[in-house]
Amino acid sequence: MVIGVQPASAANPIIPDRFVADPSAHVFNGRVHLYLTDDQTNSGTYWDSKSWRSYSSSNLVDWTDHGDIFSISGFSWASQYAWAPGATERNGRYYLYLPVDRTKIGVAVSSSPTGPFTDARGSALVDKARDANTGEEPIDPMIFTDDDGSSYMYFGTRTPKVVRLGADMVSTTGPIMDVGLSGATKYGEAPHVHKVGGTYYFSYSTGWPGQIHYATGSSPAGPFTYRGVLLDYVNVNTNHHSLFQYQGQWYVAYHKNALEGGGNHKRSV
Ligand code: FUB
Repeated sequence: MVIGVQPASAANPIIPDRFVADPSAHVFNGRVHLYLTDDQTNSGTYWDSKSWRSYSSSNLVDWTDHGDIFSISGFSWASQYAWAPGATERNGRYYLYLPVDRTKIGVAVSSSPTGPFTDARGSALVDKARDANTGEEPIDPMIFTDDDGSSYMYFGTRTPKVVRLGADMVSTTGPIMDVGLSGATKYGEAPHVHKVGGTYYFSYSTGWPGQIHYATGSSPAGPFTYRGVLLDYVNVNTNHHSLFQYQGQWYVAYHKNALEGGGNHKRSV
């Protein structure tokens, strides 16, 4: 199945006045919230911005800019590379999962989906120097919560990783595991999990450049079997998507080069 991306009545890109990328889309309190990498403030030659942005909308046409929602300076233990964020809500608290330094994932928490967010732990949730089996780069965190309340964090490049989160959402439970993936596909980065009925859908970018492929399984930790292409190559060397359901319709948010002056490091959602 290939989702045809239709502009409907919204502008595409939906943020026409700022380079942003790596959408993590969530419906909180009846609004769609996007958490994003800020390509506007990077050097133009690398993804070296230092803060994350967010926008929200109730109609997918008009977007409210919530500005910088968190900066690397809020993590005393991190210094650079504010890459693709993940987000979730539990018990009225909102959590951002933020990859930094290409080696760590931190968590920031707030009582509002638009912040202010603060470091939830004072240390990294995942740290390549500390933890076993983080893989080459523990980046691109994505949180999925199953119907039984168990939450999982997916992340990683080249080999997809999964770890269970504690009920507090700011600790891990058990080891970091490889996500089993079989069939004619290659995992690159940008993991995403959603569930329809009893089926778990694992989707991901195949690399650089990458298509978004999807695979299905009967358990949140996999294994998953390749099923097909969800989103084709885009005109930049990274592909990163997020699926969400809003008012009865499924959508995919993604990035590409769509504004004047854009490119591999200046992307649009
Ligand atoms: O934005 C920096 C990196 O580019 C992300 O972490 C990857 O998913 C890719 O989109």
